[in-house]
Amino acid sequence: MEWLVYSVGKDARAATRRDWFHTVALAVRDRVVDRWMDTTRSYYHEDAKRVYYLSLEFLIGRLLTNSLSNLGIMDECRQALDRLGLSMEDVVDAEPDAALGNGGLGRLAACFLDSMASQGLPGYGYGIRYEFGLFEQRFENGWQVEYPEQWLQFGNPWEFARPEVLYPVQFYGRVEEFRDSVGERAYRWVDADRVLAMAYDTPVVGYGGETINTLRLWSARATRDFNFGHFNDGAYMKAVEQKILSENLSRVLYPNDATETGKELRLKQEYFFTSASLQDILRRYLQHHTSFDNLPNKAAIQLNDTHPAIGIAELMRLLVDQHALRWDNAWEITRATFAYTNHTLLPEALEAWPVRMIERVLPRHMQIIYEINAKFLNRTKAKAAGDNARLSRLSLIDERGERRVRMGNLAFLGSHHVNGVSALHTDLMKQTVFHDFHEEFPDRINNKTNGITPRRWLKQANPALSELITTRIGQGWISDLSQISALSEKAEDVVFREEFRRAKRKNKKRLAAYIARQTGEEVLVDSIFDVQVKRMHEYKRQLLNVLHTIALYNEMRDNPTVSWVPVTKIFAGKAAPSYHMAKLIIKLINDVAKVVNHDPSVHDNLKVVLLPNYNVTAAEIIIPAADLSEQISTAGMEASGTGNMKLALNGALTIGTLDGANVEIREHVGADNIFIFGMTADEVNDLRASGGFNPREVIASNPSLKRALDMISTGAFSPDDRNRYHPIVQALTDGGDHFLVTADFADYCRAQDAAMQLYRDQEEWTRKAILNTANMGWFSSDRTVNEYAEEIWDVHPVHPNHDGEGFR
Ligand code: CR1
Repeated sequence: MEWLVYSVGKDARAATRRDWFHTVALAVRDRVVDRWMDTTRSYYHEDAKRVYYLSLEFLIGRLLTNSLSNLGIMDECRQALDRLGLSMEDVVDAEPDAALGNGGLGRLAACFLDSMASQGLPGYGYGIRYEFGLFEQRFENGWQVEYPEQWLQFGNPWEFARPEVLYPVQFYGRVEEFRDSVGERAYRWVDADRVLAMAYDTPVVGYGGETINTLRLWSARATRDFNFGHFNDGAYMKAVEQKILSENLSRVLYPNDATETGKELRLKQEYFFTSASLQDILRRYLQHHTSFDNLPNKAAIQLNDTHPAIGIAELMRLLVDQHALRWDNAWEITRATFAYTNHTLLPEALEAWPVRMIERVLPRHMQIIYEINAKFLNRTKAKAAGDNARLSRLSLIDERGERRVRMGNLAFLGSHHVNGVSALHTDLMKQTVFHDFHEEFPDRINNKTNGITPRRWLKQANPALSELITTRIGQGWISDLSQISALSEKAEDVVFREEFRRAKRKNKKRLAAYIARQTGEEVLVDSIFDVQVKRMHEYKRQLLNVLHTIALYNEMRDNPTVSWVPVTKIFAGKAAPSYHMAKLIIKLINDVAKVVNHDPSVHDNLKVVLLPNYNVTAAEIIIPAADLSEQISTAGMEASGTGNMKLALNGALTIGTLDGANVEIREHVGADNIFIFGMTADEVNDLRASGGFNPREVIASNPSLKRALDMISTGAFSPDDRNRYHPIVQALTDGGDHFLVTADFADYCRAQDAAMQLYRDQEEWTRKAILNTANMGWFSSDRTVNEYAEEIWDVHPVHPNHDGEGFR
């Protein structure tokens, strides 16, 4: 109550749900601050090696439940709200979802923050404080329409502005050569535009509340000198315009997932946050050290994809130009400090900035990149005399067409370790994009299979199941998910199976109510909740699922007397605003839903819903309620997947290809407890190498596929515009079906059928569902982060001292 009055400035009678959320958040924050300072102080006192996770995306979602749960004060808070006549759910629902990321890559970063803090690892997240997060998705007439996500509109109680933590970041200008004090050639970057990066810190509460780490996000501020010049000229509007332009840097998150955008603003965003972070890291290091030789022993910098890879050139610039280190010494330090994670092999997602753009925006960095490249190629040339094709593949500069800087090659060369995110993906990295680099540096590539935090994705999102688990095996699983294997034997226990089903049913009811609220559609709680939630992308093959939906619809109409297992097809996911095919797939799902859901001849046996605005908050409702988890990407294309892990942990059975982490999920849960179908990555590779296949032949030989496609192409789902889906049909037929949808269709239907048959046997289904939950322990992001800590970062847990001043 005190917080409501003094911090929110309101009287209880006038308070809205949002005011109460702010009130509770501020009260929780107060519990965090002292421990946060203790943690930071311990790192400082021990001069611990820190890990810095540089990421353009952090998909954190809501923080209230997370903080309450990790601090262990959930019940206390609920009771306090009760006494005030308030419901916890209402207060929780008033928090905006912090969507500073697109999909898996950004959510992985958020899971890693939770895992590092929960294990006492000195880990910092560095990123951008976007004023607008990922767009809000609405459907208008079945089409995706994007709206700005104004998550900061009413203030953010979790963040602390640090106006004193301010770094200049430069762009444009030119490079001047001069002789330094000992007569050596040296360079300085002059006549550049300046922007300031200002820090905002968010505490990252580890499980148990012992360690509170920091997520530091940068916001762009115009420099003051910028404005004054114009003011003096009386050019007020011009001054304001300049201010707005420079502050655009942290305005909005690029809404692309696994695709690259060749936009100057994006390059500037990447450099902006990377440069500010490196300046901050060096400032912290220099508080304890005078020479840079120890930097790699005190700082591990992890590049989350190539987005911060310009940091390699930036650290070289800082060390060589600003701190006067010799090149070779600086390069040794740089390489020993950075490590790089690759998240995709999709060629369209591999960043390659035009040389001309980098020359203009970051002229000194372009020189540095050339220098790194020249030194590397010279060394390599001496060994591999004559093989020019190989040298041009290894080059940091792609000389085919417009000259571009290959950021993946820069990241590889400037790092001591390079990792993929699943066993299959890491193997494919060695065989494809980094084939030559792997030959050159055979010890550099290693695998770190992704993971998910059990705190958010089981404990918080699924209280029904997590309470059941805890009553049976204790609560050790929350901080050591491997302990969940103790549930395996419970799969044979008929009483436990009944309770497990009851928990799932409770979650399905919650989701059914959510679906009704969001779409107006009533779904059957006892149907199979068949869930595909992820970004809309051709390689993820939502289309394969839609085709199966149509085929199933036809079968049900043809055989009305059969007692069908009712199915609810649940989709959710955003399409990049410029990705027309993905947006057309959204419209198709909505069009199919309209026809199927209003056809009385299938009764309630089939329902299709596409939930709008998929985000972390929606995932927390959908995932615990899923029966079947769709992980059906074209083999070799999904680097890992992490939704697959969340769903299996929550007791959904996977229907999937042998792609990404599905391969390892099968190894852990057992081949009997997963529905695998389709071509393998090797088969896909061979097929493509041999010139592809003819989808027309496949379609002609499969009547149910042919019928489904004919319906799409003749306008059965789009009577108002019969040609609407021509691009989709075209891609699947004469377009060559690049993603092998038709090629995998028959086997996918077989696997779907097996799932439907199994669902009739609820005891057997539940047994397998329990075995999924019980065998997913290895996929905890605690395990992943520990592997990084031991094998890449060499960082160790620090136990903060909470006894001193400032405790509580
Ligand atoms: C991959 O597509 C993976 C996540 C996290 C995505 C997905 O399979 O689980 O990364 N890649 O590693 C990505 O967004 C830019 O690349």
